[in-house]
Amino acid sequence: NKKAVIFDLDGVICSTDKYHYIAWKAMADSIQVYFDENINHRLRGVSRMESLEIILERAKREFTEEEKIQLTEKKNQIYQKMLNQMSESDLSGEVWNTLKRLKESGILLAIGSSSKNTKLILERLGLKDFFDIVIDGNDISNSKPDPEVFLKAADSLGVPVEECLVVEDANAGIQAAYAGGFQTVGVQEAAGNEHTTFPVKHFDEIIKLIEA
Ligand code: G16
Ligand code: MG
Repeated sequence: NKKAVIFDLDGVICSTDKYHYIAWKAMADSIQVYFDENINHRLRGVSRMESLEIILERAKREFTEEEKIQLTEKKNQIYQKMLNQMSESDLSGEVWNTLKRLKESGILLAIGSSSKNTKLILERLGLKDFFDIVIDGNDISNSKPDPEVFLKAADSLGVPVEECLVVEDANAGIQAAYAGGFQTVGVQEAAGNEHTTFPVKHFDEIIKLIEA
């Protein structure tokens, strides 16, 4: 009885999370702040500025607001260089087949992402005009775990929350969807979250859930 699926972007539709890590690592190295994969986990789904604040917990000195803006810009430049190398071949067959199948079944499809690079990423993957609605970091004032991004997507689709399914890889995203009253599909680390409605191993299990 679901009419729409709202997908997270990084870590769900594509594996840009590894580029985020490389870019943040380069930024952290440039100011001699320790950063590793474990700290990187805490950045999943949260906004760019909040990510920087988490990284700077390890810094030996304070940074001014202006410096912080410069640091996020530096990180974003490195990140965008990698995004610009992406192409349609970076979209996995499993993701593409699932998206196509859902669309053919008449399910409305949306993106709900914290990323301000969403449009660029969708363009690189050849998905520019594929989704019915795209709500991203440019459209919201509160990032995940706040439910704003998903509530906005449901509202723009014109579908009640109960008839939407949210697909997430990050704990912050599951918290956001749960706070908004959405049922969720959790992949990767989100499969282990206590608030995840349907933990899955493989992305294409979404088809069975929708068609059930
Ligand atoms: C993504 C990532 C986060 C990232 C955020 C902002 O969210 O998971 O790690 O910090 O976007 O990205 P940007 O710097 O590109 O604006 P999501 O919601 O797509 O997983
Ligand atoms: Mg994500």
